[in-house]
Amino acid sequence: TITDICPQTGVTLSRYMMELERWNPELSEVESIFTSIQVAAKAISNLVRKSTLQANTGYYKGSMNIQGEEQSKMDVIANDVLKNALNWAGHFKTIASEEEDEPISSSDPQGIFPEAIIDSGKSYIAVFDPLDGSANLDSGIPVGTIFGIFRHGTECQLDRQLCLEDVLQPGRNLVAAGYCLYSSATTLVMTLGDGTHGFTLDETIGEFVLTHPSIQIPQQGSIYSFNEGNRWEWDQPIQDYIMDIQTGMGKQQNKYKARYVGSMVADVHRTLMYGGIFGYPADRTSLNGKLRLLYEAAPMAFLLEQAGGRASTGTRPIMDVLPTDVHARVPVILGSPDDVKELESYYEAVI
Ligand code: AHM
Ligand code: MG
Repeated sequence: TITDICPQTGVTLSRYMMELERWNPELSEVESIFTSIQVAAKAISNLVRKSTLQANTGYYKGSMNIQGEEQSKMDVIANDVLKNALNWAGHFKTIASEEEDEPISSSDPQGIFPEAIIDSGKSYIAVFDPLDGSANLDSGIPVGTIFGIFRHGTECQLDRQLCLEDVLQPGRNLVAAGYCLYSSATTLVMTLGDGTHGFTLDETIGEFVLTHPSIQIPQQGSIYSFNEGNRWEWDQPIQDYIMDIQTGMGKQQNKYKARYVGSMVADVHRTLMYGGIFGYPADRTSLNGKLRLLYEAAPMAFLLEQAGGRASTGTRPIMDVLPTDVHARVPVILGSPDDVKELESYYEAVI
């Protein structure tokens, strides 16, 4: 398994991926994909830290993404950095991003590589949210990048339209997923379906170093993380559950603490480290919540499940939800398995 190969800390992400490939030659494309992802993550980490100094704050006037959200300068910059890095990986046919209206076919925009090389063996789909929580960035609050990698079906070799439609896969089909948190440290957490592993950027050597091998989320926590401003709009089971854990009437019989950064990557990372429950549930005005299935919910669900946690819509596993649209939203409840099961039991009681 992955952990048998690299049991100790002090291993860089590059070395880790090379060892994996040595033992699993079929992972060679995935290894090169991670090379691109980690370069992009280092570049975005630098840009985030310097955004105020380089005047990359605020929004582009009149610039909106297809979801009607204003795009901050750093949203657009981070999207370009990731897109370019993944294009050079050469294994992608299709890329879908929160900041792109439609999925796009990868290309060689600068014409550096001969077409035959560009087209050979490209059989992956990348989905990503380049700068999640960007509304927080200008006040120095942590933000992150979320990504997922799917495989293309074989039919897609013949038809470009089929390739684009191929993006609509459930989380269960993910080959890899991860996030990078830009905070007091830059931390990249990833899974290839054999555990969830965390790497911390050592800026003195410019490398991600394995600091959290085989992350295991606590079975139960005592922190809840929801935007309580929406409380009176939530589904009744969520309102009842939160009331119970606030008053010590839940299964654990102690009062939970509230923590909510408002950047999903930071809130999920804390949940992985300390346990507890994070949610962006459905409410009366947003019937599917706010978070996007393909590039926020599904990659996080994969990471959580691989760390022994649970990720649910409240009534079923997020990993089983089939996206109807590239920007489709889904209610998200994730965290320690006992906490998420307890919340699900409130939904079961009313069904
Ligand atoms: P974004 O992708 O536009 O940044 O929005 C997603 C973010 C998540 O990081 C976070 O969990 C959520 O929006 C917070 O939303 P709210 O401000 O409604 O609590
Ligand atoms: Mg986002």
